[in-house]
Amino acid sequence: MNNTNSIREYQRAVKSIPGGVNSPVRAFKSVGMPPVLIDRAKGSKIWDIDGNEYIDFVSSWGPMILGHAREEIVEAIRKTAEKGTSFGAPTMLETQMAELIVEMMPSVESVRMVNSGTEATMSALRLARGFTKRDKVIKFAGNYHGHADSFLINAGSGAMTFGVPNSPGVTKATAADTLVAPYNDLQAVADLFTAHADEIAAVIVEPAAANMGLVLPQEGFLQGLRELTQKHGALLIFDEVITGFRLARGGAQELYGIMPDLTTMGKIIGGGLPVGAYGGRKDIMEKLAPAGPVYQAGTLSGNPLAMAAGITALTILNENHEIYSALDKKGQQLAAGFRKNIAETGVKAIVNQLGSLLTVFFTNADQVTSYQEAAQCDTEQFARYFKLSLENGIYLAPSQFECAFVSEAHSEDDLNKTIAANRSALQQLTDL
Ligand code: HOZ
Repeated sequence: MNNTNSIREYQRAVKSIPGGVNSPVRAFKSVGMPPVLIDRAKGSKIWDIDGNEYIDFVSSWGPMILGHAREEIVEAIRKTAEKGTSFGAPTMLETQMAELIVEMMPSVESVRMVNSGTEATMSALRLARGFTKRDKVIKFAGNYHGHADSFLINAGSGAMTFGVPNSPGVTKATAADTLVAPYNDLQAVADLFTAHADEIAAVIVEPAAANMGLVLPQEGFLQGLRELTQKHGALLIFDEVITGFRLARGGAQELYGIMPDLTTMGKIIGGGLPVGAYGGRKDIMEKLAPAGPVYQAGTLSGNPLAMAAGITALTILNENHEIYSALDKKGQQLAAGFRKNIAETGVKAIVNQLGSLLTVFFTNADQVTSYQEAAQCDTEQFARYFKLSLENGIYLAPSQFECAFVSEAHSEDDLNKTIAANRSALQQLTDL
């Protein structure tokens, strides 16, 4: 694989950008090679600046559920841009977006647009604190809710990859208000409620955890959280930045039939442009300024280009429910192919899959259900697998603790090539 241009341009980037990237995981640090720089993408394919073509399973970390540069979305952005790109004033596009989200996401009655998932989660937490007049929050080890201070405690995603689950710069006072429980451990949550009676504003959870690799909620876990929060007067926040509009039209809450009080969203709702949103029960959302006293604002919130791209993406998903069964089938096909390859090559690995999300964990264990189990995976083996996959034309997330994202654009041919590349990579791992 020729990556001369990527190496040269990365070295150049490092001189003016910390670590050469604008988001840590992109630096390929945990797989021990310089990153490839991307030139363009279309449908299921992505091309680097050396002209190498890959089948893309990063999908911009989730937004590109309909594939890259989808014609309707590009056209919506083009048309909207011609009318001006930002006004800092209300537009009808924002109402249209809000109405679509309210229609699609079961528990959302009212919604506020922001610019990223991080902004959505930090604002939702402030709102939960303002509403309940309590300070503490329970989060789960290995769940990632963006990089706001309150959530960078035992966080997943890049934080896990870089071995800094608790970031320097988060004050002791902030950390003291964040209580951490193991994922899938209801008893631990019950114990925290007992120890901190009347202090806990909210429990925030990824309803399917997708930032420590994919870790699924066990039977009764989400329902148990719903009951515990109700019993103790705390709010339940589902972080659906990844799962929203992906696992089902109405996200994980529709799939599992649980109604949280607040939901954070992002990624797919921007159609590939920067966006985030949080919404939920109207009586809670009405506490937000200017309707209520909890302050939150943003110059580019509800940006017309992001709204136009997002409305187009959501409308396609809303009007074509069969997309979800097709995505499920593709996810299952990949998982079945990978599992067969694992069994036949004898590599120590397991596959977690749900709909269009999946992770191959390199582990001796027979399940990964928590941060602790995920953290025991063989990251060096993953790094070798990643490089072999890249050389075979498959662009995966460069970390053991992320997911593969399947999109509507992945064809039968893409899936077959991916399963074959997985087979070849696993075979080579056994030969090493
Ligand atoms: N937080 C993302 C992974 N879960 C990474 C975003 C990016 O680097 O683009």
